[in-house]
Amino acid sequence: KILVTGSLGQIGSELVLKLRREYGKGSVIASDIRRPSNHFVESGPFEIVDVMDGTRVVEVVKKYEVDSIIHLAALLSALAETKPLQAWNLNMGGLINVLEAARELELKVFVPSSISAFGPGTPKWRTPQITIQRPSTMYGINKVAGELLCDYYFHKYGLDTRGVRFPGLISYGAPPGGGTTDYAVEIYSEAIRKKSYTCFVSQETCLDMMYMPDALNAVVHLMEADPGTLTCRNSYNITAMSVTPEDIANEIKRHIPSFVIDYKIDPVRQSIADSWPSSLDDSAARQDWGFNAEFDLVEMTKDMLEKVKKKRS
Ligand code: VAH
Repeated sequence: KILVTGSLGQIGSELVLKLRREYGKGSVIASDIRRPSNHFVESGPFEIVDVMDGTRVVEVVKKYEVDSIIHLAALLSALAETKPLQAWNLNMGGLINVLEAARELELKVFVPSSISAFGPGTPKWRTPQITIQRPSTMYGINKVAGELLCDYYFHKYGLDTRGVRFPGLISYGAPPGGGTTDYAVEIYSEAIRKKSYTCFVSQETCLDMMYMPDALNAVVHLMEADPGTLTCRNSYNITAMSVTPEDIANEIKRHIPSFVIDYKIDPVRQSIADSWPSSLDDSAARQDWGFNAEFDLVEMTKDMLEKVKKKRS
């Protein structure tokens, strides 16, 4: 049985449905701090869980005899910069509660890291699996501390912790939740809705990005990997494409020739994006557990526009 925290977020809302398809509805307990819309309730068990309440986490784990936790509840980068103390408390307090519950009940834990775990001093191209990590954002500090904490629980208690460093994720399921890479999500729905988009980072901002189906496959493949093959648990670099808003806009124009993009830079999110790498070296993930992204910009754009159109009809 798998407990997913932060199930109503950008990753959680799609991961829960995928896991339920893979393992059966009753095997995946979705949870979040607020009640879901009905499609979640219908598709399987749901519990209100505030990860800041450690006893509640243990209670739900025991109630359903959970053996794995996928911990997604967090404040994302842009939001975290507006309330850094709350971000620290939730991102680190929630994580330690999950790790303590997992230690006590011997669970397997997946905790996502992110390209935000790297900072301005990190090599931006083919960022190595092991390299300098001095992020300049609260969220990035939380991600690096989270990676170290998960490795600590693995080495000190033998806890089976695993994680990947996600690029910016692009999806059409849930609305973006306060991330810096939200422009890459919004641009597709705006292209369909009004054939134009005003982007809050500059046209040459090049970041490592990934389509949600590849991200969800990475979670499943890493969680199913033989532990003996894992050479670096928290957290594996994974990558799919290095794109700028201009690259995305040009690809959209191939489908919607009248689409126009303009730019109104948000200095806060621009400075966050400028501190992140453009492409990661994912050779360790490929070697250890066969990671391989299937979607590039062309394939993703075709699928995204189709799915966003269908969602609106
Ligand atoms: C964010 N989407 O923007 C997340 C992610 C790499 C970006 O961590 O905060």
